[in-house]
Amino acid sequence: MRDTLGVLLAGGAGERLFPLTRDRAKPAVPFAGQYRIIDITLSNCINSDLRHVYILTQYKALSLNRHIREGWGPVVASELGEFIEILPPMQRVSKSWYQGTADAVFQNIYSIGSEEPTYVLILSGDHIYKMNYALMKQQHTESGADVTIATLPVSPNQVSQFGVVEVAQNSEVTGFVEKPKETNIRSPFNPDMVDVSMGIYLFNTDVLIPELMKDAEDPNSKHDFGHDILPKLLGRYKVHAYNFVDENKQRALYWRDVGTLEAYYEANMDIAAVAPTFNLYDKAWPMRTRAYQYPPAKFVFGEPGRTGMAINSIVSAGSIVSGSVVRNSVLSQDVRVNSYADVDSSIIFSHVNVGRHCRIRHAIIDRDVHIPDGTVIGYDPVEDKKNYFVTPSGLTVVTRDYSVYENPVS
Ligand code: ADQ
Ligand code: ADP
Repeated sequence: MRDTLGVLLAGGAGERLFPLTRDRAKPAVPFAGQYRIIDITLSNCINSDLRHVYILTQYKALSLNRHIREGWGPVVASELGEFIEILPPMQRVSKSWYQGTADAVFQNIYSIGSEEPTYVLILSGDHIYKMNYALMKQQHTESGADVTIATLPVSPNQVSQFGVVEVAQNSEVTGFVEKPKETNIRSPFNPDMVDVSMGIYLFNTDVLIPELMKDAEDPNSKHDFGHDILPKLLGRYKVHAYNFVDENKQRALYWRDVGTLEAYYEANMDIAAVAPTFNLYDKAWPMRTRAYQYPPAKFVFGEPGRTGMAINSIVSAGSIVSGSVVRNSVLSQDVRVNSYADVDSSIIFSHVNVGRHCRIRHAIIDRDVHIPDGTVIGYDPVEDKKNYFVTPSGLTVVTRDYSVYENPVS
């Protein structure tokens, strides 16, 4: 992968993850206890031996910057010219904010060009999946494609969230429509499904650079890969699809866009499940993150006779569950759950203190929240709405200094 430069788009505002993205960029949102969402894609990079990665950020990038610098900088060998680095906004070619995803890449075109990569792999920092990008590149070079789009089959009622890719039997891409309301296009491998873009594109650099420059001049363009760049490639370049499926080419491998609070919640619950499809304990595909120096997690009797325990749960380092029960939940670092508390099917971020006699269910508790003794969360959406953010489906999100007036849903 030495001839390939990874460009990871990590600048989306993540509005649908509000309020978790109120103070942090979406890729910096904690995931599976000790990770951040972006760690999953960066782990894929390292496991694929892709060790030249630029990360393009835009919004609220402070905690993301620190996480990348301290957590991922040391992973690569800078003396060998390797890097996992945030491209600072100062290097942009124009003064405006990034417009679309293509503009974000275009504005860093000199930094990309100066690395002289043969291939550029465009990645997104928002997804939970395990993918060996080297296999995608192998298909790309063997097929002689100029551009390869990673695709996966979804059911036709989901197409409005995705770029729909029309694929021929030989994997050549013959059509691309960004987020159509509906489509008659079906997968050649499974007539009940539609192949959609995963937002992962492998470009020959000598195709990417001129296409971005042309797009930048186009006043009618939204400067977005899905809307503008990809559809215009068809018929002019050889574009192939890399199908992210199991051996029978029928079912998609595990891939989740954690763009909404519900999807984010479910992906965390997947991790805590007894037999998770997305296995963090897979030695062949280790997930990395920034290491914190915390003591091990601890489970103790609190009040005499009250057992502190956690079942079907992930409990991160530095946490103490005392005299209370944690079930089907994901706890980040340095969490305290005190006697008589009951935490069920919830995600608790770092430094949270759950007071005695609290009952918390089907909720996300953001970092640093101290929950007073006896608080009940997640049992009555009407009651919860008075104090917390509640999604239309009834998932309660508790953050520090939350004000109901900020709630963009209600
Ligand atoms: P979306 O995910 O809706 O669709 P978008 O919101 O453009 O596309 O985000 C793509 C990635 O770029 C995200 O990681 C986001 O954080 C980042 N990003 C967005 N705007 C950015 C900006 N201005 N600067 C830097 N980074 C930015 C895309 C494709 C679809 C495809 C889905 C798969 O357009 O065709 O099906 O991804 O999820
Ligand atoms: P509870 O409200 O459940 O009684 P406590 O805060 O009294 O919880 O803690 C109960 C037990 O948990 C303590 O006796 C101790 O063993 C452990 N514990 C609590 N806090 C810490 C800490 N900061 N460091 C180490 N152990 C702790």
